[in-house]
Amino acid sequence: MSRIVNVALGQLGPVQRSDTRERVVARLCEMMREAHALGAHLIVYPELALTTFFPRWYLEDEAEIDSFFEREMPNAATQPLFELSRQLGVGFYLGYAELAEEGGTRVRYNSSILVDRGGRIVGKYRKVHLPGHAEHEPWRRFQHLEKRYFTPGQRFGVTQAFGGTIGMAICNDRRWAETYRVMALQGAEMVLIGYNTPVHNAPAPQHDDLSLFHNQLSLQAGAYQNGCWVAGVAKGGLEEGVDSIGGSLLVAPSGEVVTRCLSKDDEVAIARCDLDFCAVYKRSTFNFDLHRRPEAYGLIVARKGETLAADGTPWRD
Ligand code: CDV
Repeated sequence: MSRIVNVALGQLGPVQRSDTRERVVARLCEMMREAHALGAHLIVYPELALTTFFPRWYLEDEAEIDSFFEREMPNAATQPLFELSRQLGVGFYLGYAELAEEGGTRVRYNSSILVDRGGRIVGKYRKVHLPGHAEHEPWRRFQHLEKRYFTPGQRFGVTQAFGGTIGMAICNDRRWAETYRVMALQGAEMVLIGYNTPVHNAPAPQHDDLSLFHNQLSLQAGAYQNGCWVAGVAKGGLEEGVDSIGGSLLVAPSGEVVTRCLSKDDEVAIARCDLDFCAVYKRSTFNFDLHRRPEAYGLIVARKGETLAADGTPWRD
């Protein structure tokens, strides 16, 4: 089986509150057609791609909050994307707000799915690192209430798809070294990440001018230090008065940027990714089995899911 995956970044421009899901899906389909014409096997879309980034608002009405969530996937609004995927043979990665039913309880997640070239869902991920706050903070120019609206996901896994081992992450996850490492320990060769990142960082406005730099730094470091490809895809531009970064990037296991989006609008950029290019990094500088020293790292995920205490003995609570 070929180990070449032609990956398209499917960056979205702003989605306003008045935009219907049908309208957004039409934009996603348009980008999928363009990606297909460019030879893509997989197109990566942003976090919470189907609606505006609603955690910027403090909402109390449960029905209003639910209106931003999907109860099933695919559903009537997203069906055309799945059909086009099957028709064109282009898989996709899509972020959305998920309303799940667990033992009679409703649970809200910030989720994403991986869909293969036959239009079948082959992987699902629920965001682990939820940034922001849970209560209304009126001093902010806009809210970031992910801790209010979502329950955190519990694990990073990998999926066998597109001829390789694929990891999934969402937005704030990309800033954490553990995200990539936990998946690389499971063999990840490519990590897909969608994001919504406002330029303005309310708790640390002195970082505003560095927002694109920090994005690129995180994606490049994650790729290089784990010998894997990393695709980071934005929903950018001026959305309901909030300016978000674009800067979608595809990074090689060498840490080099192989393609990027230049606008803050709907934009497709594509690159040919050879999954076998990971091996030279995973066999040399980042040969985990040979060079990692989990016994010196203390209480962290050590190797292959094993957790060790600082002295190297198996951890016990
Ligand atoms: N959607 C996000 O997770 N955004 C965060 C913001 C709050 C900084 C991010 O890490 O990009």
